[in-house]
Amino acid sequence: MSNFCFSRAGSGRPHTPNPLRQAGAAASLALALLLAGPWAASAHEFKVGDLEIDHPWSRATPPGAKVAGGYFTVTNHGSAPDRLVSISSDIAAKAEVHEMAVKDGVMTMRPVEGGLEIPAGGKLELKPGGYHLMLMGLKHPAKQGENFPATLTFEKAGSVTVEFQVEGMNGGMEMDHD
Ligand SMILES: [Cu+2]
Repeated sequence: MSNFCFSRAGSGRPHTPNPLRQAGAAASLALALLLAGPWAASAHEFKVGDLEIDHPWSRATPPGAKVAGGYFTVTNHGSAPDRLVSISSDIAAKAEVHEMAVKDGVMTMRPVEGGLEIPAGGKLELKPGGYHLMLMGLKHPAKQGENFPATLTFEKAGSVTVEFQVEGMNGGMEMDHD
């Protein structure tokens, strides 16, 4: 492996750090932090049992919209897997966990049956384009800069109420539902 890298790099000093490369990495980290600014400043987390729920967020919805997505990361610090089994929020008549799938070249989404596993020592990510929380039958629009509460229920850890932060309308991708 190191021989391969050595000959590929064509350098006589394969173990010497490349200062240019490090500067580049530092610059892109700085850029990432800059772009993530508002999030980084308002990062928030919640805990229940061995689980940590990081930065629940949602996207602002146009007037009259009936659905909104919800996103967050769950980290399982325990030694046994857990499952996200249900969600409820006063903002919506119904909340489901959805998964995205490509069928016949078309991106569709559908409810996840039986809950989503958070592996022991692992992470579950809900994000645009992947698993997400679907708030259906919105009772009022989600407004940028506001928060709304939702209760997440896990099979082992139990229930926890978290605050979703409503971000701008244009983050991530927009999806239609069946
Ligand atoms: Cu959905």
